[in-house]
Amino acid sequence: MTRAYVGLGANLGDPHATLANAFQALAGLPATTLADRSSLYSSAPLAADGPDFLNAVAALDTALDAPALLAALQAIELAHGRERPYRNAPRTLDLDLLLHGDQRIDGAALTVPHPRMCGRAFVLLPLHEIAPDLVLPDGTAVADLLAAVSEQRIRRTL
Ligand code: A4P
Ligand code: MG
Repeated sequence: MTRAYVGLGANLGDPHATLANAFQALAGLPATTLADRSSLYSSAPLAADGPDFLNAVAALDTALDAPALLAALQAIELAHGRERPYRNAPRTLDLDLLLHGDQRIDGAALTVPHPRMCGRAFVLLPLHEIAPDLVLPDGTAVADLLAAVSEQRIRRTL
């Protein structure tokens, strides 16, 4: 089993209901256990349009390899009516594979660790909540990345 982390984001429709359903869908993935889930965070759109996002992070213990897990995440996105009119468009549900164990993958269809996670409070805060001692494959501690994103507007919600 490999510990993987998934970032969840939604800013269209009913984000609370969407993330609740998404956590259920993650818990139901084959060969996978939902090991932990962060609180929900409300965050200002970063390089994106539309209303504030609701964000969270899930920890999975999975026997799926990274490409198989990404495909499963995309199937969950599709089931939630995700459309992709343009990059960073408002979305009903965005699931990003943040980390898959210590793996480093650098491809167009899949890059792990997620290439933009290090500069994003809406990823780092919920990730740090459930994995305070986590160290990225390049040796960077998540805790040390938090200081650099302290200006981004984000708050923990119910
Ligand atoms: N892809 C490659 N690596 C990965 C990975 N590790 N996880 C590819 C997921 N997907 C990965 O993603 C585009 C392509 O990236 C996929 O086909 C996949 O093969 P997408 O979800 O189709 O498109 P997108 O969401 O427009 O782009 P992306 O890259 O997911 O955007 P980001 O970087 O995730 O940013 N602000 C706040 N406050 N909260 C947010 O949640 N989210 C974004 C989306 C921007 N601003 C935000 C938030
Ligand atoms: Mg995405």
